[in-house]
Amino acid sequence: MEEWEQYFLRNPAPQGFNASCDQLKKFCGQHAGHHPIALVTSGGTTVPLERNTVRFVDNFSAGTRGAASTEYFLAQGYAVIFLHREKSVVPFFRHLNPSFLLNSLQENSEGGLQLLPQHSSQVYPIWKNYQRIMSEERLLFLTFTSLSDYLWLLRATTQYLQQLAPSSLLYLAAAVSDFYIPQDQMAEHKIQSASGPLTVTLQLVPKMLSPLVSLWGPDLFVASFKLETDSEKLIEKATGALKRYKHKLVIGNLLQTRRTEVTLVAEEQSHVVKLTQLQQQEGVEIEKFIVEEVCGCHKKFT
Ligand code: 9Z3
Repeated sequence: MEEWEQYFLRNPAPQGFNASCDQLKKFCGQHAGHHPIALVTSGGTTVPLERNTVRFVDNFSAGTRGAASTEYFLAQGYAVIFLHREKSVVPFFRHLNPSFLLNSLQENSEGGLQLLPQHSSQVYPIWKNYQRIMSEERLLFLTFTSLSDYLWLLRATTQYLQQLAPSSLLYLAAAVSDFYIPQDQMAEHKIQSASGPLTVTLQLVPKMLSPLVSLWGPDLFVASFKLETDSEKLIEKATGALKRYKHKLVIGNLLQTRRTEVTLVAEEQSHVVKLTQLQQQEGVEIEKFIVEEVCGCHKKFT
């Protein structure tokens, strides 16, 4: 048996998995043939240390890339499955922080609430766009917390897309842990400090891009992200991933410069997307350009 198969045997499906599958099936069936469909994964996966989880290993990702990219895919006419870490950054909502919203409200003469006129112009376009997308049912929110939740939902989404809308796009921006503790090696209850210092051994997570590309979604257009912190390694690792998994695109980024520069690595060519100083000052988001490029490649492919 392959390592990835053992992983799914040893780690149970997340709570609510069947309900998520029903939503996925409906969403894919509804949009197939009407809108191009993109799966956007976003935010970091946790790795629990206990089955009744009090503590877990986490990573830095807030989900900004995935949330921003989702808005740009929607603007390009896509229906988007937004598979994201619970409580991470969410499209549309990311523009409105709760304290701004509370400070923007006032009571009207009927005792209801309304936005202060000076804030309306800021909130209105976001609200309008969000309402339109939701009325067209073009955005499906699915959440994960742990690595195992994420992998179960990733496999299910890929398989439904392959079955119902095989020309769809996968845009894998989630920051996925490479290490984990298998269920059968995990403490059941909260680890006690009375037992002394804690030594944890993490196992390697099987490389899931391999079955994803070759078995779960062989006809899908797959774009994955590669994250490094050492600029010397980035292109070599991104090119290596493309050769190894044989998917369509690897988007390489460095932790330190990820908001302003990425490199798109495809089989025939690689290409840097970089924001100018002026674009940075004007608050232009690099995801706008990444998504335009990815959509261009996806269109050529379909
Ligand atoms: C990325 O590289 C994303 O661009 C970021 C976005 C996580 C850097 P933020 O959430 O950051 O906007 O702050 N995602 C992929 C990371 C990853 O886990 N890649 C794996 C790897 O590098 C391959 S699938 O080995």
